[in-house]
Amino acid sequence: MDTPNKETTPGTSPAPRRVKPKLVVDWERCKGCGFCVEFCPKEALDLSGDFNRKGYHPPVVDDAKCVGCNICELICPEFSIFCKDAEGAPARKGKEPKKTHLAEPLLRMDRMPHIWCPGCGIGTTVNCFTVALSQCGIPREKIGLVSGIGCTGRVAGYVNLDSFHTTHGRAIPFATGLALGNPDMKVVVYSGDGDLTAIGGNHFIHAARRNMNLTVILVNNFIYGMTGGQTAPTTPIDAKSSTSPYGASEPPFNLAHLAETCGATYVARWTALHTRQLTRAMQEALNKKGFSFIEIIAPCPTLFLRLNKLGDGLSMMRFFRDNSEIQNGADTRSVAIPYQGKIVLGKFVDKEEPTWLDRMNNQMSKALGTRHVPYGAPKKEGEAKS
Ligand SMILES: Cc1ncc(C[n+]2csc(CCOP(=O)(O)OP(=O)(O)O)c2C)c(N)n1
Ligand code: SF4
Ligand code: SF4
Repeated sequence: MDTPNKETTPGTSPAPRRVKPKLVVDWERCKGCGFCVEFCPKEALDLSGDFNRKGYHPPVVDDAKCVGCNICELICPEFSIFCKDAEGAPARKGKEPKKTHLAEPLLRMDRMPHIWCPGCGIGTTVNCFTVALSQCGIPREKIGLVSGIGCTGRVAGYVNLDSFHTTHGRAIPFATGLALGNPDMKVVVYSGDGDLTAIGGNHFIHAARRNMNLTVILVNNFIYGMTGGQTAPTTPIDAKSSTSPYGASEPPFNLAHLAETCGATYVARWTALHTRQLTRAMQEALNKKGFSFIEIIAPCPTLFLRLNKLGDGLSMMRFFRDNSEIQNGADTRSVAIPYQGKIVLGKFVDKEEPTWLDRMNNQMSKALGTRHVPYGAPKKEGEAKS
């Protein structure tokens, strides 16, 4: 029997016609990394033969092939390609038709183009972060972001939030003060592997041990990017850096395991290629009480890849595609990252433990009884605001 066509069956109202979104490319902002072209599932993009004013080849779009899946918009580290709703498109889920890049409302667009090199993964992680922020349900004025020094540390300058670019290694203690002084705020630390686990390593382990109410997002590019590619505590054995030209010989940290053993209650690892999973993890971490930790493996083409003759940012994104293995719940002891070896990804830890404030309040109540007024507890209805 023929299936009746719903649009023409008499007595039913016609289904609204889907108007295809349109891909818009900011030609001048593109740095020609090729991420969007390589990872478009519909092969709807190709790098143009023409140059923009910076000398890069921005992508051209085959509208007939594009289905508006948004992958290019999430993966582009320059925020230079986005899906715009077609003129006259109906509002989606009660929202106004989309006219700008999804990250725009949460970034200081007047500061673009950003300082990150072509093919650097940091911009892609920021894309995912802005989507997670817009979907996490926490009002923007209740979020603070703290970075240390380094290429990743520049994130604090680009987000349109209350953000703080602090000194090298001191993002976590700064964020701890911010979180304790404003217990109803979600405080995010966004910084590099060197900043957070070399000079800042002591703060990292103690904030995790205390289960401080912080979300720590760490971009691990296996090297000190900003200062010229020195060995970091994450540089794998055999990998070259400017301070280990014959290959590193120190065992690197397995950061997921370090975070878990110190006391983190949420631990996940993704790469800059895994934009959807990373966005979801960021959303979960933002809504988690206690010390949540996300490690993002990202390409640093200018130093790590160049010094190791591993190609450009796109080569490393392809490496992530071919060498990542998702193992949610994996034992963190088994997820160390060998040089050019398999990268285990996933959510490794997600548990509930009292935070530093919970423990402090309990201890004080135990000692002082009703004389202790719990600090940072949500206000009861009708209670005066202090
Ligand atoms: C006290 C102090 N020591 C050293 C530096 C130099 N410094 C700035 S950023 C940086 C390394 C940053 O590496 P990482 O955190 O991995 O960030 P990336 O640049 O790779 O994103 C260093 C050593 C500094 N700014 N202050
Ligand atoms: S991902 Fe962005 S920067 Fe890279 S080629 Fe595409 S539009 Fe250009
Ligand atoms: S030096 Fe490396 S980490 Fe820094 S912006 Fe360039 S590619 Fe990114």
